[in-house]
Amino acid sequence: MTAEYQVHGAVAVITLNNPPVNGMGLVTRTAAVKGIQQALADDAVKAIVITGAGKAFSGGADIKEFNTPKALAEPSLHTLIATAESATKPVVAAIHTVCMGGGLELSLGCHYRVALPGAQIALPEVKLGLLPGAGGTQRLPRVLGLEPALNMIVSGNPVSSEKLPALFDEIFAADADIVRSAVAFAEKIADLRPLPKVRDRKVDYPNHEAFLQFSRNTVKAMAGPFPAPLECVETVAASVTMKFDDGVKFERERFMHLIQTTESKALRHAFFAERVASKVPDVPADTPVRAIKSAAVIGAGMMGGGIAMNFLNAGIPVKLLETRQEALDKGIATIRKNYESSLKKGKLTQEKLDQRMGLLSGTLSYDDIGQADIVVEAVFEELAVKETVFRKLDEVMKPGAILATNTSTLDVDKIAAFTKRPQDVIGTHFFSPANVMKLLEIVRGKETGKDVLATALALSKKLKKTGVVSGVCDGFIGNRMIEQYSRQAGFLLEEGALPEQVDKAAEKFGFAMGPFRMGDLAGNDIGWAIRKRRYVEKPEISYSKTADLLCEMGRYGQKTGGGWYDYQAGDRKAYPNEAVNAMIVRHSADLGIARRKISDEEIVERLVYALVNEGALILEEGIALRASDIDMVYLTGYGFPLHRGGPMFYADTVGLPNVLAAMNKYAKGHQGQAWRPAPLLLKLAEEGKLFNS
Ligand code: T1G
Repeated sequence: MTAEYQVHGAVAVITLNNPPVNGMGLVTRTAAVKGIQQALADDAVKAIVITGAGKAFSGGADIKEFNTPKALAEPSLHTLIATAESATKPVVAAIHTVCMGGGLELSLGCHYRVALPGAQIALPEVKLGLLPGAGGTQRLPRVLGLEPALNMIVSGNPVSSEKLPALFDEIFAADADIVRSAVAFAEKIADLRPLPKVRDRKVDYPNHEAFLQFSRNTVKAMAGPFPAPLECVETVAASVTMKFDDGVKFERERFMHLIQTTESKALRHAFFAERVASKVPDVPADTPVRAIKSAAVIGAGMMGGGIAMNFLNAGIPVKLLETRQEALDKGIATIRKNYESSLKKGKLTQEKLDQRMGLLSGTLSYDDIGQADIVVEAVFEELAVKETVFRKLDEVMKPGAILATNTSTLDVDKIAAFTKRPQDVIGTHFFSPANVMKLLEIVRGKETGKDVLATALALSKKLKKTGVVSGVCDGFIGNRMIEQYSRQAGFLLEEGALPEQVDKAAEKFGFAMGPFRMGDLAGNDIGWAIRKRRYVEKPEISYSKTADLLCEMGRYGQKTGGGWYDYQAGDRKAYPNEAVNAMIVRHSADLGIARRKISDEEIVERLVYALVNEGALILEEGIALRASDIDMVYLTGYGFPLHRGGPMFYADTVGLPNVLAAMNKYAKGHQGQAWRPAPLLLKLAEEGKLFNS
């Protein structure tokens, strides 16, 4: 957690060392300032090199310190950069691997920058709802020019060092030793004066106002609910319109504004939530994982095909097993068609398409899949069907193969019990379309081996999925919560709302799609089948009958040409259907409910707090390891608005006592028994605590 100091000949080398990415936390900043001061005080030292230990020069400011006193405590990042820039001896930034955010800003304050090729260079603050707050908006345009700098800062995307020659005084050979090469460079320039300072340069961009206005309009159109992108444009504009120190002051003001916004806190919450999701308290990080060099997928339908594509995309060969040749042929043709449409959109090269299809083979025989390292079944959602499959897998799969089920509602422990190796069984619940949706619910059975769980988590990263661990319960995390959300949606129809109003309110809140458009997309018959089971298994749980009446009209959704809404060929728009709305109104009358006007605010509170309350139950039952895991499920699998951080984070920002008060109000209304507060929610609200503490 420091910065090491060594002297090589006449060159002092300061190495930032705060694993894992040399985040510039207070301790590291302090050590780096001390190192520069030590070098300046040593007459034997003629030049200074700053570099980073391990896998980064620096990943930037230490995000973990934000919104704590440490973030701004002296020496601040500004002070460190000013110490380098005002040094009376040349300071050389020696960059490798990763140089981002405050790390890049530090290097811009240095007199010289040298790098290895392939280093990822970025100012990614906008992805955290921020902007470069240590001079980056003023210095980068002075080095790269207004347009390239603005593009880097507004997108936040990394650029490889060799593609930024203007940023570096020298780019070494790929196999060069960064420290040795930087020391040699420093010796070469040690006596050169004056020391070059980026702040002394000018940004030259004729007719910059027209470009900046165009940039403002473009960014406004794409930024949605996020304020940071436009703030990035305005602060970069200051690099042209203001003197350097005024520009830095303006940048500071705007940074301090953004760091307090809920949007930025939500993005930073999601950043850490995604990373902490792969940590399981009782599974050590060094748990050995099983090698996954080949896969088998059972079922070549929409899910099976999508799952197979994930493995193919990761370069893992797949044997796709079906029971009938035409189903197998159709499945393989669909995979090819999906790749070809990516090819047409320029998202895939022909070479990659051929390589992936070359990794795919089909079979009708279980005997062909026994040597796969993992098999994922995506067969019909019936326990009896799963039993047949898993008993067969138990017979044919080699010892140590992982047996994964893609079930979305069935009991993984029951499925594991169909085999003599329950420790090798795990749930890998992909979300449709499986080759697109990032979320992967990893369902840990009570017998699932720790190495199997660790392997599944590592595999989810390889498949570029967000793996979230769930315990075994009906619906795991996501579907169990969405059931309460859908219940409230149904009750709202009975009380006076219509599908279009509910969907518009939810979409205005930020959901990608409201509950009724989502039902029409996924298929209303899926919920219908679950409710029919519920009516038998859990008669105490009430549901609105509107969704059943809709299915009895044969209106399953887009797949039957109409559900809650009508759809026209080639048009994704949902058109209200009069007969459906008349059915809803009639059903209220049949229930003796006098329909009332319902506010959008009530609609959103009832939909979202239904998620929150069920999430609290899931937490206290230990089905989810942490509230941020629940947030990740909703951000990556259910279209919950990113700028609100997920249902549990959102409840924290509303204030749990306020959530509880709203729930207590709804508990007095129609179907009020659905609003029984989870004990954890009551406890946290009473103690003034948060879900995401
Ligand atoms: N601060 C604190 N921790 C960080 C961090 C950071 N900047 N970056 C990464 N980590 C942790 C991360 O949580 C994880 O922790 C571990 O490092 C490995 O991360 C004033 C205000 C650098 C490209 O936005 O993009 O500078 O889970 O799994 O895939 O203008 O991390 O191991 O406990 O992602 O090799 C701007 C964010 C900050 C860069 C490495 N910088 N980080 O990727 O590893 S704001 C960023 C990344 C700033 C100044 C502003 C990536 C990476 P754990 P990882 P990776």
